[in-house]
Amino acid sequence: TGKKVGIVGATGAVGEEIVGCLEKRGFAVSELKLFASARSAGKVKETPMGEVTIQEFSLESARDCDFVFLAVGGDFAKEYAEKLTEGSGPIVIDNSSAWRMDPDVPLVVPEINLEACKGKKLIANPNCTTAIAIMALYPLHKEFGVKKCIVSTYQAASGAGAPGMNELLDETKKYVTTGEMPANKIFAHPLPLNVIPHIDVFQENLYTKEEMKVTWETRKILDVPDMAVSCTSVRIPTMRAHSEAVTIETEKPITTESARKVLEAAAGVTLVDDPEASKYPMPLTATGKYDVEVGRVRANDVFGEHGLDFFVCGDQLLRGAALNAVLIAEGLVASGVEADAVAA
Ligand code: 2RA
Repeated sequence: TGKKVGIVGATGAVGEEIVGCLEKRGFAVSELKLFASARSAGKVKETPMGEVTIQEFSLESARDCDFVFLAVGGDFAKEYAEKLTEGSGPIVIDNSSAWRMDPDVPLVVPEINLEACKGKKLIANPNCTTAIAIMALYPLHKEFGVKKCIVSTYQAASGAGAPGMNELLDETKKYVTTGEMPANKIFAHPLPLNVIPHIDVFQENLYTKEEMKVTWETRKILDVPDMAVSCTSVRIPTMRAHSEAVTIETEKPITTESARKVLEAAAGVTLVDDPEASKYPMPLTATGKYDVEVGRVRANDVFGEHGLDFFVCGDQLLRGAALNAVLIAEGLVASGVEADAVAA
């Protein structure tokens, strides 16, 4: 047995990680279909499930799957996601922002709100920045009630996909070898030796869209529509793990110890918090890990006995994208929600 799985955008950074996560999580795949642009179609790809010939996307072929992961842009997802799910079509897990805020589409982190998928065939994966921070925010919210949340991010090049990672590496090599910084294409400015407080487009309220995604998506996933959330998003010259400094104000009193206890027990979180031993979350140590690392946990007195600061790092391509998507599929199969959705 096993499921027929399609990945659209299979040659991109997230698409490739989805293949890896399916294998490492032991997701039973009876057939793997890899869809990419005409340029890659016909190429044979070695995968842990055997050799797969990449196909150009067609609705017909993708609809003949049980699960389809969309790891492509929002325009594609807008055009095809619903067409894919119609009738006997597959469950679609979309990594783009196209459907995230649609009230009829669940926005899911499986450890938090898998049940929101019930009866739904189109499911949205959150933005990486939200997905990583919320692994720590959710258990703290459950225990202490988060009233206000201020996030400052340090985001890796992988947020802009393989082209972003390549640009950072190429610019760095060129700069180190020639002393000249080549022209940037993917990021708004050269990234090596720099930080850029500009990710995605500026909105009327002077926040960027990336920053507003943290506000909108955190509220939707935690189901607290009026939670006060403010974010400043910054691109830094790291490869593939996002870091975020988070300050919260809670309903109930919170201490460093009580927060640590909650985080230690939380699913998807590894507490890395031994300042004396210089142990705290870092992009280099969080890279390649399924859990996010959380540390620098400390009560602050800005909010009396109701304030906490912490630092979280998570692999942007895994927890922030591919792993979350695969865990949704896994959770649906295990809970039988998938069968309900297909029957609905
Ligand atoms: C970024 N969050 O880091 C975006 C990618 N979804 O650019």
